[in-house]
Amino acid sequence: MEVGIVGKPNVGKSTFFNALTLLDAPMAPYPFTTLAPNRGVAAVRAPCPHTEKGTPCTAGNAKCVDGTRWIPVNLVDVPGLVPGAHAGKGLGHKFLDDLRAADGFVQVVDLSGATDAEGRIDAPGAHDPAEEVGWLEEELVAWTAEILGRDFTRQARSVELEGRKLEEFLAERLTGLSIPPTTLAAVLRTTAVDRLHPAHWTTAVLVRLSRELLRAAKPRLVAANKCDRASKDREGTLAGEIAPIPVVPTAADAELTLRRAARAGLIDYRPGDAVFTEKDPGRLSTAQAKALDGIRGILATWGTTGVQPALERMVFERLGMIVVYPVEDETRWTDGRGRVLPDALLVPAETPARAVAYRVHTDLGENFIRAIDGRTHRALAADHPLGPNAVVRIVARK
Ligand SMILES: Nc1nc2c(ncn2[C@@H]2O[C@H](COP(=O)(O)OP(=O)(O)OP(=O)(O)O)[C@@H](O)[C@H]2O)c(=O)[nH]1
Ligand SMILES: [Mg+2]
Repeated sequence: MEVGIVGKPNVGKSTFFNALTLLDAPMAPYPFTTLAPNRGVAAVRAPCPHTEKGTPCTAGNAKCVDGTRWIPVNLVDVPGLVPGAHAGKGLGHKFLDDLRAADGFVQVVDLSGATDAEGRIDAPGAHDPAEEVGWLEEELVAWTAEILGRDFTRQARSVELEGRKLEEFLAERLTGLSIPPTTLAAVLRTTAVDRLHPAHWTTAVLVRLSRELLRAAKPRLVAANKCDRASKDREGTLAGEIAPIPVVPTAADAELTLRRAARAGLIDYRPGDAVFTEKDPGRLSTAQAKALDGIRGILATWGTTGVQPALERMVFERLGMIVVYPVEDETRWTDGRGRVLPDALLVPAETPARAVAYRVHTDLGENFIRAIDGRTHRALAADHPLGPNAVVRIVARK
């Protein structure tokens, strides 16, 4: 799974990315600092089932800290997007194509309104972040419509003449855009298009279909960044203007400072927390102490820096993911080597038991007999939908 970080230049995308990954992507107070995508791994939190057992886990792919699992999520931070990007403005297409594999987008906007559409610095409040949200969607729609529409009419005739299935034809064109076939089929059912005559579809039809596809397949969440320079009223206004897209106020810069200070052993801070403590105030320089004081003020106003919660709402709420724990022993919750709850997997809610088996190993999926619920010890059929935090044993033919 991959989450794309998008938005106009100079809003704090790379800062947001660095805060979540603790990498060092370049950041600077001018547009187009990022010239090529940055990829990294962040993590989302889930309560570790080991606390129910009282036996500590042997976390493998997702570390466990005080009963909280940190499950990896891929992030891609791309260069800033400007209006007209789909037609090549700014860094244009090149970067849009880097977003093909993203399952959803966190759009970072400048809540302080102090940057124009190209990311140039302006007076605070001079720009309305809701506008960025509107035109970014239009850019993504135009980009998708262009991918869908390349040489469309000629190829669409083959659907009409050879009786090919429309879904297959469209899915082929959208390959690499990470849109599940079921979503494509559902969108085709609810969008008014002439299914029998795709060769007659106009550009307007392709745009309409692209908009519906993006809405259904690529959920968005807005990180209202630089909230340290904005008011709660502004956040409320933005949320009202762009509903139903959720808005999470963020202070990416503050989060990055806190995480780096924690890594350096200067403070105790866990991402997403509302507080931090200085380990040894004597070790802090005057500048560091001042920066941390400023951040205390931000936390007092906004609760948290919002960065970790923004990613988690994206993953759990918008993308509908849950965490499941495959094990080989349904009583002790261990794998074949006796490790307790070694793997935590992010899967879409209600993923059938057999699909989880496939995620562990193709052989397990192919030879699936049944799953066993680690809490009730009941047998689960291949199509049984798994719920959040499920611990399951997969029984397969040897
Ligand atoms: N006040 C404030 N400034 C921030 C915050 N987050 C980032 N910035 C600053 O905003 C400027 C731009 O940050 P970047 O992370 O480079 O922004 P970007 O969106 O990646 O920019 P491009 O790569 O040019 O598109 C930097 O000076 C950051 O320090 C924040 O939460 N509050
Ligand atoms: Mg950047």
